[in-house]
Amino acid sequence: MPASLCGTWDMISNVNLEGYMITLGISPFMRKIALRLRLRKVIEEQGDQYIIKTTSSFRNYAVSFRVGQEFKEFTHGLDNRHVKSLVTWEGNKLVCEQIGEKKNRGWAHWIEDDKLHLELYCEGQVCKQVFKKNVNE
Ligand code: 1AG
Repeated sequence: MPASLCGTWDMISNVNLEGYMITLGISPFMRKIALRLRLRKVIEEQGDQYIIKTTSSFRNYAVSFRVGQEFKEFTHGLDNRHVKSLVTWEGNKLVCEQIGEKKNRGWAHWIEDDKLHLELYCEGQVCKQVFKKNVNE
């Protein structure tokens, strides 16, 4: 059983968010705002359902799903696209495939050295984020 992703996690590093946003067609103005944000993940498990919230001082994004069950996702406030998403476990990684207009799009979350890792990928660009557990929340 992989280590639990649940909890409140604060971003400590963020590599190539710019490249990821460019492939998604985000405007230079919005990219500048997004790059300055200190993102937080709040991950909850309720029964067989996961809820992953990404929060910031500017905007929030939330996604909820059941592992192995395809769902429709609208990336509201991000690139505002409709995708068909499917989250599965691949070893210790929780992997989401986001099928839509953009090719090879998705993300993967896993725990390594007590940190929450996230790779966001789209059309050859990979953004790598690492989060540290916030024990006060
Ligand atoms: C994410 O999904 C998405 C959050 O982690 C990534 C953050 C920003 C990059 C994406 C697109 C930028 C679009 C607009 C820029 C404006 C504001 C950025 C606001 C970001 C705060 C939410 C994976 C997640 C699973 O669902 O962890």
